[in-house]
Amino acid sequence: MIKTLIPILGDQLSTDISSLRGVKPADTHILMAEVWDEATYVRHHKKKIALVFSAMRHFAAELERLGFSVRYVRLDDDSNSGSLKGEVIRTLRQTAFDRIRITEPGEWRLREDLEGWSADLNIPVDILDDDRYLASHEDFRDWAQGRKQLRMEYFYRAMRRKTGLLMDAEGQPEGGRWNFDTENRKPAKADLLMPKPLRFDPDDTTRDVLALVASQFDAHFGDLEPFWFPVTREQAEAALDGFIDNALPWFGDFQDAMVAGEKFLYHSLLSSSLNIGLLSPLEVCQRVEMAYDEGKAPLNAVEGFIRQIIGWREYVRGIYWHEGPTYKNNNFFNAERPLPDFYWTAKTDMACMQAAIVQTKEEAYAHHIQRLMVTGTFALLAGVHPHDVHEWYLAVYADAFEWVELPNTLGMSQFADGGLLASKPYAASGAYINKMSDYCNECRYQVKIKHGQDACPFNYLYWDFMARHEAKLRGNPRLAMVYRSWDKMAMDTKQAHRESASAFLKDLA
Ligand code: FAD
Ligand code: DLZ
Ligand code: SF4
Repeated sequence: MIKTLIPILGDQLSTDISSLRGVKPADTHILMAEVWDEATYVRHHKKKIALVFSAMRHFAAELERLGFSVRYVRLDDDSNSGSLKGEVIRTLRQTAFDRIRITEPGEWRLREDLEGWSADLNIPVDILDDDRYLASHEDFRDWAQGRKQLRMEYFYRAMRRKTGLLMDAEGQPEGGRWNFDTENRKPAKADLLMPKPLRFDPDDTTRDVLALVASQFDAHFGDLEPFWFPVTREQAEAALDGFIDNALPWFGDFQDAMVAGEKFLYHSLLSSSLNIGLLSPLEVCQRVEMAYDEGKAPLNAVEGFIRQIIGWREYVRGIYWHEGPTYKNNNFFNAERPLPDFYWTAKTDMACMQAAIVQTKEEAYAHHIQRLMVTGTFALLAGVHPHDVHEWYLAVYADAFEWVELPNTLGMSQFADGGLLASKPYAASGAYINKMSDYCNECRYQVKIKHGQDACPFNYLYWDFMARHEAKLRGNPRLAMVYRSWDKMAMDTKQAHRESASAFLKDLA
């Protein structure tokens, strides 16, 4: 009998993960470990650590129920070595195994570390594909091969064909169009009836974890309680059902909207459950498609939602692995400014930024447009170093794992890859935030004023950004209109924008 050790990582909490497939409980031993290295490679939000540890403990119990023998190492166990490799070494010292079998981790840092295990530990190590995703590394490479531009829209169409999601009997996209985004840009009003996401009360296991996190990670960013994330598959399924019943029908209409005091709007909040493995992307999309078939949600909502998962989510993962471990070093604009302190304290007069950061602190969650067009756009316009921006996003969101966070931050939001992922920088003045939200009503700055003390900082920072990076951006056809407006602008107006920006940025330092 060959004895196999199967380490399972904190974001691999699926019973059909490739490392467990086809193995017999009697021949295998599972290792799960809460370790300092993983809990501190960035200073994760307290809620994120609690989510991962609690979900790990629940998953270990489930595996035991299925008959597996699980060695579960807690963070405060006396001889915890502090690293995943250290825990494998400790296990191998106590029990002899013939081989290690592990599903590929979700980031280059651990992937590269794993490559050395076999030689260092003197045991065969099988690294299996993580096939919870729809596109394997090879699928993405084949798709990318020979293309001048790796645009998400074309990748998404390939995924629609591959999965058959929202495809009609003739092999054409349901409703005659691939994409209904033009119908999905409505601002929301505060008096709309907002759904309340399901909240899950901590059980004894979660309460133990909350006490551990409170005592060990007090200095980390974020509020630990109230804690209500789903931590088991059953809870995540209930959250999915709740989303489909209460929010999905309006998901499309208000996908890009922001409302003061409303943290979740019609978003699903499923990203953390998906990313740690409690839900699979295909099952989520199939359930959502079923809601459409049953007439419970319109096509613009269902298509928009499915596109986020089989389009964006798979696409950014493809980019992450395709571009390799040096992707994170890109800095197209040579941005050098350190991340302003208010990203941690929320002490800023900008109402939109304050709202996004406060809810990030409270919930370890902000929705896409807050991440992209508020905190992301501000960092881009202010010229913050993309690595600082990346580390902030990786730390503060419960759903943040590098394979998904890095391309979104560095590529989509900061344009630090020079346009591999986005066809133009997501730069915008205050007018965009004013159109999509009601934040400006309560702000100390005036969104209609373009420069000077009372002007919205997004306004002059926008023009300053365009002027600073003219050499790199003027040739971009999608920015032709922007530079035409800049060219037509009176010299003293240009000057006023730049002076306001310079004074604001000096204060920021
Ligand atoms: P919904 O709006 O309900 O969308 C449904 C699902 O679609 C999400 O759960 C998610 O799985 C998927 N999705 C939507 N947009 C994207 C996207 N751009 N990339 C990948 N998947 C997407 N998402 C993460 O999962 N982890 C991250 O660390 C992360 N970092 C981000 C950083 C920046 C700067 C930006 C702009 C976006 C980031 N996103 C990240 C994408 C997106 O903001 C989140 O997936 C989404 O806000 C999660 O909330 P939700 O589950 O309510 O999403
Ligand atoms: C995010 C995280 C945290 C906070 N802690 C652990 C841990 O203690 N043990 C573990 O196995 N995984 C943890 N994780 C998830 C890993 O960081 C994740 O598997 C890698 O980042 C690869 O995606
Ligand atoms: Fe944000 Fe400017 Fe509006 Fe204030 S005025 S909320 S800073 S966009």
